[in-house]
Amino acid sequence: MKVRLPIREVHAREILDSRGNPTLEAEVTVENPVTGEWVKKRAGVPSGASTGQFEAVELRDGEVRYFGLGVRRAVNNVNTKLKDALLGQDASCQHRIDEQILGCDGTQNKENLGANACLGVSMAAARAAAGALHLPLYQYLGGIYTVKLPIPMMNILNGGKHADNTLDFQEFMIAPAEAESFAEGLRVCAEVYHNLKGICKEKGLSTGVGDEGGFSPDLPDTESALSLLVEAIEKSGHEPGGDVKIAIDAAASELFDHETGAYVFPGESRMKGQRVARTTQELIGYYESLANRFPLFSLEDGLDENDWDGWQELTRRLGDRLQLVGDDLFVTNVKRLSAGIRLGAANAILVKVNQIGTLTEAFAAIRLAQENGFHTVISHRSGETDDDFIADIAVAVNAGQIKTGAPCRMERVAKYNRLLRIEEELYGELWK
Ligand code: 2PG
Ligand code: MG
Repeated sequence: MKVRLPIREVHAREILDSRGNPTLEAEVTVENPVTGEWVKKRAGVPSGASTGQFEAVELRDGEVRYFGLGVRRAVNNVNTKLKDALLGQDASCQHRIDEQILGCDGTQNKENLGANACLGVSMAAARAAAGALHLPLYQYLGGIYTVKLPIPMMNILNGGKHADNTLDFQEFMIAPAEAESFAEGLRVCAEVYHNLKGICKEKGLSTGVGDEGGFSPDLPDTESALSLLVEAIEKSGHEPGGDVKIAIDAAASELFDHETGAYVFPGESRMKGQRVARTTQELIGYYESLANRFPLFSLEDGLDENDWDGWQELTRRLGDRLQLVGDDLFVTNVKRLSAGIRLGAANAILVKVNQIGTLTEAFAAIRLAQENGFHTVISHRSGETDDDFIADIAVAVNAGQIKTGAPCRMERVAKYNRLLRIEEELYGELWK
């Protein structure tokens, strides 16, 4: 017999994210009529800085308070319209919950209710349903196929919009490709992170951290950043490109200058005392030369979100050597991902649930990617909460990879710690 889990209460409030900006937290209460229990669970909505042009709309109040960033309108939409639509609905039927949310919003990009309002409720409903059924969230979302822990792609040097330094590319990450468990991989990354701190100190570089917990020193160029990572990996007793690989998120949409059609590197320009800009062709060549000189395995948002031709060429030239991840390019949207698959643009997708606004839509994008041989990377946002929901998603869908920042700043570490607990639940006896 299928147990219906009627939703008994829906509520949202404004809280702060890891950057001190408001975000939305939603609570959903469901009843399990078999056990008689009422279970209330909450979910926090993250927020990006390098936001893609095609993301669903994050509704902000635009008033004086919080410099326009308040989310009281989105909160109000949850506490009135979404609540009215969802009371009494069966929380164990996620796709119908999300259909109700979509119907209530009625727009393509969720500009009516706000993707923040939609996602908070979508996630809280899933978590409440899992709780009422006494299942761990990953198992509720993924069933018996939840077997694989993701490899962390850990961002230990921050640049771009996530830091006030001269690094133009946004993220420099390490991935413990051959670790025999998640816990081991996490240890390896954390040790490299601490060695990187020591190296920065020795060189007189700043050890202050950026939005995602990675160090954010002023460096002359991308090569210097990659050299630092190589040094830190070696100092930790690992082999760069062997058991520890390197990934970049260039976040190139942020560098693209629409007037000149070139990619401008403001930090490198400042450090070199002359304007540094690269055309699409030059940038692809630059990536090629970086991949020749450094142990790169993954490149995210190497080109602008509108440059489909460039992405096709990038994929032709580097697709068999590198994982090419579309973040701003795909925005967790099946329509854009379908275009990428059809055109041969990229070979992997970054999945951020708030780019699209409901769990059902995010899972559809993941499924489409997996069916077409695209790799999947489940990702945090640069503005995060203490919510560890994405850790459960990564396991539920056997994503293979998760990107959730440095092993520093609790909103990042919360996701890693959740994965440690999941690994213990799934495989505990193996590591005793
Ligand atoms: C990205 C993300 C997360 P933001 O570009 O991949 O690292 O950044 O949340 O600022 O879009
Ligand atoms: Mg990105």
